[in-house]
Amino acid sequence: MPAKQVVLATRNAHKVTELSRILAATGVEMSLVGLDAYPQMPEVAETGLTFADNALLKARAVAAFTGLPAVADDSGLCVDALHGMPGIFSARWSGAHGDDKANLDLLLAQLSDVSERGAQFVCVAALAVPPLTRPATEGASAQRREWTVTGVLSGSLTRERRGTGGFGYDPVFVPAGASVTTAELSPEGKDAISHRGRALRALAPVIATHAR
Ligand code: ITT
Repeated sequence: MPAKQVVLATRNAHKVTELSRILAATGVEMSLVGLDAYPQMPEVAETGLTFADNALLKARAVAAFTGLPAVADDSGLCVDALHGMPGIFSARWSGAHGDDKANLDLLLAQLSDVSERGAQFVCVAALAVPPLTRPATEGASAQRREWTVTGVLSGSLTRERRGTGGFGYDPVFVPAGASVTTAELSPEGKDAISHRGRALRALAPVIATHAR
């Protein structure tokens, strides 16, 4: 049987790399398709107020557009001293969406006088399966088509950038119990403990069962 086709519902190239690597390592047979294959796919507005809302918005829109099961991730850094912010606004904290350098510069400046350095990386991974194309039986139409799983990595924030791996806030995030930042870990080392790794490994069996 051909591998199940699953679309990765993200425009963030770093996330595509991590999601593909993590899902490949689970051993679940699936053929991953990027959004590059769908240049006409409109941008999905992240209007939700929670990671789960936004992950579902992205997965649902991409599944509806492509007709394929879609996996999305909404993720971010929740800083204790900022009452959980940037949170869902992590990608656009400085105003420009996806400007990792400006976002991190702003965060470090905001926390320059703050000694409380606790923070968590959070990822909600969502799977949305499109409706059956053939006429659904009564039972099938009532079947569940959306799932979410949350992964968390707790740690603390440094005052200076360290390391060149990863992306986003990785150069200032030290996982609890570690002495290096997630930007200093190997890709596999980060995947093994990361919020994204935890969420995707938990979602993989659900994808295996429900993608077709
Ligand atoms: P898509 O919506 O297209 O998936 P995005 O970059 O907008 O791409 P999010 O809204 O989920 O994705 O924002 C994620 C942001 O959170 C990301 O830009 C980083 O600033 C931060 N972030 C998430 N995971 C991270 C990680 O593993 N390492 C460092 N920063 C991370």
